[in-house]
Amino acid sequence: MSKAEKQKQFPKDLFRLDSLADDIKRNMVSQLGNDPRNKRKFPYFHALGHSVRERLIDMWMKTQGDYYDSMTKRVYYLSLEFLPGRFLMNYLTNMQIVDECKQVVEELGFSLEELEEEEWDAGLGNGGLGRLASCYLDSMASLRIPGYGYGILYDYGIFYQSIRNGNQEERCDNWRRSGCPWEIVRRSTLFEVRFYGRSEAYHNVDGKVCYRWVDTDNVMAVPCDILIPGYGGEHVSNMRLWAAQSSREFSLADFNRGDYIGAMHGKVMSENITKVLYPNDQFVQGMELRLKQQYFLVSATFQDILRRYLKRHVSLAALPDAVAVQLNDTHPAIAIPELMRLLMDEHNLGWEVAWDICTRTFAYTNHTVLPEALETWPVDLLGRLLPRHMQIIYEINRRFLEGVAQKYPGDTERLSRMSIIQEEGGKRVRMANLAIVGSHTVNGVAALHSHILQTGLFHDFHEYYPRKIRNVTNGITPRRWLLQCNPALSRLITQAVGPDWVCNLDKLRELVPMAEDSAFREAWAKAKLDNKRNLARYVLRKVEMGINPNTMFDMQFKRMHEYKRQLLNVMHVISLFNLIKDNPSAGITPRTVMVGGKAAPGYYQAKLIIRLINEVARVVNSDEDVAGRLRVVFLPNYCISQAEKVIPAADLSEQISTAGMEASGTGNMKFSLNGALTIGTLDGANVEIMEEVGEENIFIFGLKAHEVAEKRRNGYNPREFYENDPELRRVVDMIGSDFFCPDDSGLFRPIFDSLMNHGDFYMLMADYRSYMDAQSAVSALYLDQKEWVRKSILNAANMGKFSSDRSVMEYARGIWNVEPLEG
Ligand code: NBG
Repeated sequence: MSKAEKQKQFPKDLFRLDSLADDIKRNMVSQLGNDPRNKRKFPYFHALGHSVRERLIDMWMKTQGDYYDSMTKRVYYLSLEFLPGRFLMNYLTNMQIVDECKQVVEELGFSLEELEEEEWDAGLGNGGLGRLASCYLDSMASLRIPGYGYGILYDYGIFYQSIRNGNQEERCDNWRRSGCPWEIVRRSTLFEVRFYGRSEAYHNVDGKVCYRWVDTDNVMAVPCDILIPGYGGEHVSNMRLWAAQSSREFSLADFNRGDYIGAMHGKVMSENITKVLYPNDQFVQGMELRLKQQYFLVSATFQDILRRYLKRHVSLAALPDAVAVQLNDTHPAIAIPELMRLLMDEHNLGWEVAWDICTRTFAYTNHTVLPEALETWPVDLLGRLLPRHMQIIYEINRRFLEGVAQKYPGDTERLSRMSIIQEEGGKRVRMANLAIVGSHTVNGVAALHSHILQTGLFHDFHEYYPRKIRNVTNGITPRRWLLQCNPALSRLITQAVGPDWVCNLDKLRELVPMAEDSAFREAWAKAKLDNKRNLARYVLRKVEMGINPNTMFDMQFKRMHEYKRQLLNVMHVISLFNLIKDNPSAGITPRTVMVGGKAAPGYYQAKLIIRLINEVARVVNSDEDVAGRLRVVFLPNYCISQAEKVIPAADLSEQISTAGMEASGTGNMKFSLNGALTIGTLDGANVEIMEEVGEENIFIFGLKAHEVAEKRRNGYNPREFYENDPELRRVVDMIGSDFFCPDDSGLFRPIFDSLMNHGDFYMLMADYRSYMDAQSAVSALYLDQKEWVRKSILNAANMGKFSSDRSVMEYARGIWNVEPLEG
């Protein structure tokens, strides 16, 4: 048998595909109590899900056995968010059984696509931070790095967004309502998580002063596992999510008194902990419930980690040799005092030994420099909810500041900047400072971002700990973001360079010479056009609007936030509109501008920008002069499964944040990998994308990060641009007038004010002209399809660096000190 034949044979045997159809029918009966003759899609999706999962469990058990046998170091990736999207196609893709499964499903009378559409996206995250965590789990599993994701099983994920009368409306996302075939709930393995109470000092048998945490309120944590198959399906790791369960079902005393509602009160309150995901991205909400969620995750996870560790070790001294914990932003940073507490109060270690173990175990990733996203907790709140942790944090801080004072005698300003406790404006705990002090390594997520951490936000810490702050540029998994979401292009690439690119994305570089081959370019363009047609069908279904696949698909999909500057995009659209109205016969490159993204429910300005996009769309799309040349679509409810349809169909990717504000971006990588050209600022990973694809293959515009900083320092005057640029003035005036809101006078005035009267913090006015120039260059190039397609190929070809496999290997070697298991 040839190697290729063997490979083909392998998943067939491994995953018992011959019996798949029978298993689906069996699961219809045994799991769902349904008659398989009843051809309803949802139960069939479920039965298929169960049948696929069954096939992974053996592999998962084998993987766990390998970990124990090799006594290997394990990585724990702690994150309050994951964003896995749908699982079905991810499992089939990574198990390499998509075609086989398609056939089986068709024999049962369905198409795989229609069953796929039955699945709800898992609602466990907001945006890039959560999706990054999921890409990293995929890479860890595919690279055979022993790792686990730990998070929270929220019942309600981020809201479902719909648009009514141009406004965002939020509906709760009850994503688990109909059950989820991927979850393995382990109701018999419970951990107790404590809150409130007080810390009590006592003398132990040796007369030493010790502390215990007493009079607590307790909640149980139930683990729920979701399997994460690596590519090939042989190495299967796990995402363990915790659900809160009351420690008492209900108060019998209340019940017996006839207070039936009161009897449930305690249960409802404690189970609330994991009910909802906070729908904020880049903004912290100082709520007790949020801190509870954080500690709930951390406490349950560490009980699990130590349980597993102590199966094979007697002393905790070797913990850092067996366990690496990555803190995904500061959200789980309460883990640092928690591990100290466990080591000292429950395992009797002294401070120095415990601290040494702690700081060799943790590493922290920072994902933002926006001040509103940097977590601080009021000392009062933290001290009430977690009294023992508050004591420990004070002691960490005392010892830390002692060291700082020794190095910089008399520099009290520095001490107050670096202190874990912020004194001004009511005492608060600065979680980033705690995370830096308690970790051996801190990393930013793109070269520019890490540089800004070193020289700006964490400058004092960088001086104090010169080797601690480093960079690991983000990455994306090529399995989901090319192989799975873009079968047309994947097939073409595999024909051209063979199948190895899936696990070695640098292989794509072999496409470079093919950019000069006209037949290949034609095939490339055809794949893109097919994807655009698919998206057009989706848009028609979703918003009942026809879009023309022969126009340029110009796309901006990401969370709605002022720093991401969706407004700048709208300003370009309005300028194009004016151009056409002034000269209806002008030859312009036809575009379909699409925008998608959710705004946090309390973020007024971001929601107003959604409204503006929709009103501009209404005006533009109904104008006869404009018809066929410009169309604007806001696609509601951006989520992973929608991204999988949007990204493969993009011609142009808008990555236009104010320089210095987007830590990395990962959408930028996904679009480029799928052959879109980028228009962007030199921000986040755009800088490195430009380095990889070459300046001539990307449209860069606008102020650079240091120029933004200088402008802020020297006094920035947005009105100057308004006075000197009539085209800009016209656009800004139109937004401020009632042109786009004839029935709702003054509606968009706050947007006008933000640009003109409140300082234009995000510097749209300063970047407008160069953005317009870059857009003109885009339009001109699009008319030269040969050049455009060439550059499209060169973009994809040079994206090797942005595989999350590369990022994860950098973490593994440089931070976690683990090696992949031998296979
Ligand atoms: C986000 C950044 C993105 C980055 C992702 C993943 C937060 C706090 N940060 O630029 O805004 O790509 O993290 O690192 O959500």
